[in-house]
Amino acid sequence: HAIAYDPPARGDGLHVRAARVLAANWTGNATVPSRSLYPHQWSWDSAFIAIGLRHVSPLRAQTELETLLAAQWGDGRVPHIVFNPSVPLDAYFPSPDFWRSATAGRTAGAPRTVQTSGIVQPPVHALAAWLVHRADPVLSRSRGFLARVYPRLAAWHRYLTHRRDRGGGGLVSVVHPWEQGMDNSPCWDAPLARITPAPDRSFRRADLDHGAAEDRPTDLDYGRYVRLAADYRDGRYADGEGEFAVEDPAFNALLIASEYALARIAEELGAAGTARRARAQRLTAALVERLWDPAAGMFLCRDLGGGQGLVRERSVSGLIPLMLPGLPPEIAATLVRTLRGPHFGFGPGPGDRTRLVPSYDLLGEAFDPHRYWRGPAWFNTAWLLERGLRAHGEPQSADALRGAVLHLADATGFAEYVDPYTGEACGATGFGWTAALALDLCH
Ligand code: 9YW
Repeated sequence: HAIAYDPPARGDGLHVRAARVLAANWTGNATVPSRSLYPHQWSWDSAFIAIGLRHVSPLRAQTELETLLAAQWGDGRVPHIVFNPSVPLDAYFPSPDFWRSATAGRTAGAPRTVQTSGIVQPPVHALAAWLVHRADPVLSRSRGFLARVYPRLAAWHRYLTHRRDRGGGGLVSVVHPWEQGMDNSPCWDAPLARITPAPDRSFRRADLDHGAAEDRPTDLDYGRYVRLAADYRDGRYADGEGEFAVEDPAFNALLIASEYALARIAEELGAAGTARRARAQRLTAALVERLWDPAAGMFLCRDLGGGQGLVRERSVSGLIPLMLPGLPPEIAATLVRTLRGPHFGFGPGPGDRTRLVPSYDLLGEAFDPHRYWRGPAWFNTAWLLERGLRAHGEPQSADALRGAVLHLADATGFAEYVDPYTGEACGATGFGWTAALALDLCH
């Protein structure tokens, strides 16, 4: 029957198109999120990209993480951007001459050979390293991949748990909206309102050269981002002082998931994972204790800056702890109901109103279906929720989300984000983590 065999048209498949985006964004030792908007290496992007890349080239996936971790600071922080020296300074703002890592970051142990930013992004890296290892354990062992990255990942988590517990309750705080990764989320509006913006004339945005102004954060937002980052830099990136400090559910959930991954990595290397599992459980208890809001049916951010307490805004960040297997079952069930309910509207079922999970409350006052993290749907948060739904016995919802990611990623040319109602492409196309995570969900 050899002749009747009809091989699948791989050349025409999503798999091939996604792999092509990752190839086009590859610089030789890392992958850029977007050739136009973001021409350097971003921390959590690289972790998500490695998770997809492992299906195309486990070696490139390992290299992606190794390149990022090579830029780690002496105090353990993994910078949110590693700058590509061959990209012109004015291609992205803030550029290396703003962050001045080599000088302002010297006491905190910034590397001498590469230029980086001085803030961090969500710790998805240990989870990514574990998944990358699993894709090709033979290659991984032969290169000593886990043995090399483990001490760096451990130091990274130590930095977060030891230097960033600003609230004293066991959770990690972000000290800049960019650290949490959802730059202009309405959750930051109240804590940011206290910050005096840097004058407009003191900096020049580069994002508006490539992105539509109505899709991007406002100039006032940018003035405050710049002020916070400049103050941190001028304090030599020492932790403990800054005016902005927020405990965020997604950032902490990703740390917990990565701590479980570190336990498995430790065991693979012949050490014990028990202490790490216990830490992950303690962090989970702290997350529930400090950020769970039964009335909202989800997790909220806690503003530490002005003694304001929980921020009454519903962001997709507050659903992401669903990815944690150790979550109390009634909390997981409530999160699933909230995801399907009027605030997020993601089906299947009668409440189904969105094509992909929005980044922010459909009924919230600040909701805008096109403005960045104030409503549009993103593929990385969908990927995290897909895992959560599967982990908590919701295979039908997980399948619906997986189907939506695959369809919309391909139909939009791997857009950075989409209108949650129409699925229309927003931001850049050929976006790294969109391609990578769609690729991952093909497997
Ligand atoms: C910026 C690269 C980064 C992401 C962030 C996203 C955006 C950078 O792009 O921030 O200049 O606005 O908000 O999560 O890592 O893709």
